[in-house]
Amino acid sequence: MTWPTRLTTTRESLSLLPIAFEGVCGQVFLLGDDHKNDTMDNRQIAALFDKMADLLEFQGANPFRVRAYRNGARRVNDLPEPMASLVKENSDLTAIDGIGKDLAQKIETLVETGQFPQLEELMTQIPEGVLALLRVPGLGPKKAAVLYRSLGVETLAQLREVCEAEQVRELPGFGAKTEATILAGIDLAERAVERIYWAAAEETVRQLLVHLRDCKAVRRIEPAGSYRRGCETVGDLDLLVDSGDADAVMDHFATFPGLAETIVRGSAKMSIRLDSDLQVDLRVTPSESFGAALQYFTGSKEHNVELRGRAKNLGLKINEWGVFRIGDGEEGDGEEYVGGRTEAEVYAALGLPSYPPELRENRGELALATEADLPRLIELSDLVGDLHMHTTATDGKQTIREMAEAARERGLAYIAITDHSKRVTMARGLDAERLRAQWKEVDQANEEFENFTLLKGIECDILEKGGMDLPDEVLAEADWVIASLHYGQKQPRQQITDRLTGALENRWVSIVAHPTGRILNKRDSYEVDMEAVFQAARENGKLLELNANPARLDLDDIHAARARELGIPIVISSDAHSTDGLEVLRFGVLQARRARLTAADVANTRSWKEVAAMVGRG
Ligand code: DGT
Ligand code: CA
Ligand code: CA
Ligand code: ZN
Repeated sequence: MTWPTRLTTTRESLSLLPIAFEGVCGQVFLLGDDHKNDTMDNRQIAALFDKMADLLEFQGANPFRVRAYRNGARRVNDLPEPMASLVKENSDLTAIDGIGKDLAQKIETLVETGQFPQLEELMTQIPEGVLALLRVPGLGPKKAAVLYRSLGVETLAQLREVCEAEQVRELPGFGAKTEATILAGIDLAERAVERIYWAAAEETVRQLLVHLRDCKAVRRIEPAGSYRRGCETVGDLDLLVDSGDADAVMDHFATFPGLAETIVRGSAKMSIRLDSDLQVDLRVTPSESFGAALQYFTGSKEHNVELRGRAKNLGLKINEWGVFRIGDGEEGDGEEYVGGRTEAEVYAALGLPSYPPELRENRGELALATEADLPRLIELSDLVGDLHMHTTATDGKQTIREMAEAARERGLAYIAITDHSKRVTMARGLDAERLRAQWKEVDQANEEFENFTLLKGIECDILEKGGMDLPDEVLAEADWVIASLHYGQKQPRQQITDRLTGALENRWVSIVAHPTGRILNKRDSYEVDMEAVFQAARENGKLLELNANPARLDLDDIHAARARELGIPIVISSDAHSTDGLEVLRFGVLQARRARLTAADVANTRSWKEVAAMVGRG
């Protein structure tokens, strides 16, 4: 394994990066764009240390060694200064608590070369499927090792077999309940192997485009498929190239540095597999078919099926080569090319407007019959505030002022500081006293900024038994109260629903955050009657969050569309735990577009004054 030196596109990096997990609540963090290509950032280093610890633990290595990596991972992750800068400044890394000589040297190597030889060596000693086993929720390295040694389990498929054969419950330290948990987790792990987050796909797309644009035979290139539709996860990538020389394009494609193998190469289509395991389908098409091919391969399949039906009714045929008028079948009466250079030509031939790719799911978009019917979907630049973020007071990495500065640089006019409440002990959640002290700080910071507003907020937990983690008189002093359900997620449906609707009935609650609690590829939504939640939000004039973290995207597109129908304002929030974390807003916007939201449907496109009025504040 010599490439990639920076480990940018291995499967592990795709699952860990740009997203890494942290904390008891499954908060997810995202790297900033600026780190993408150059050096390792702290979270990447921490993720690799954690992986090293996992594999060592799986091997049954000395627990002290395992712990050294785990602690190191945490230290590196929590450190506000980038390791890369410390290394460049020749700082003594061993001065950092928890970083010994050994780890310091590994960090230096990682920063300077992108390499981690010990990890690569370790990976050669461990069966390939084991990494997938470790992705099963509820199956740590120790348990995985037991399964491997006693039952020979090396793959997810084998794991499923032994669970279904009820062999796992017989092992010491397992039992029927653990067996059931593991079995349920296999589906999630399998999905995680098959589909990657949109945000992770984006980075690979970027690299592919940079590479392919170097080829002179490429006239134009566009990503298609689920990626172009902005789906929350992507199964494979589809790229479309306009060129008169398919061979030259495919030859160049074959030199992509991340290529692991060529799966198939035909006259105009080539599929490759990347080191990350991700498949990329490339199609080369002449200019007169480019729009038709782009339309066809953008899909979705359901949208296209619907389109083909319409075409037929009009005496037309539509495929990846263009739109054709079908002859009456007489001798010599062939098909006449109607259009296909651009997507607009294709849709126009069918008397339809050009649908934004995010809407092409056959979820009613074809009823929008003319260009005038198309909504102007929300754009990132419509957002003027961000109402969910954390600071060093709990589990964030930056201070109030740093978050404010970063948000202002991104062009926002207001932010709410919403750290965790005391129930979230792992994140040192705030009690009333610390919260009030923080609000004083927020007020002070607010004085220092012109044309920018800092709001006193809280992400208050909804307790397991129902009710809020802080008393009403405290919540009443806030500008903005987020209610979140982080604990007791396994409770029965009615109980969870009651907790959420109860929070929405609280006079001082403004919004419920990440309403379903799902984490893509990692954790399904809790059991909840969302229709009851929507009704409670509507009746109480409350808002619902579309959490923009690419691993959450919660509400999802269908739920967000339902909220729109019911007239419940959506707030797109970053839930940032660092200044880089503000970046994720654009992923939330993409999901909102899939839900057909316009700027008017989203509360934080409005001034704080207007939002405050919506939630009975100010
Ligand atoms: P993915 O890759 O699972 O995230 O989802 P897509 O939508 O990218 O699906 P993919 O890669 O299998 O195919 C790309 C597009 O090609 C798809 O959205 C529509 C078009 N397509 C593929 N297979 C068919 C088909 O059998 N019929 C039609 N009408 N279109 C197809
Ligand atoms: Ca695809
Ligand atoms: Ca494909
Ligand atoms: Zn939060």
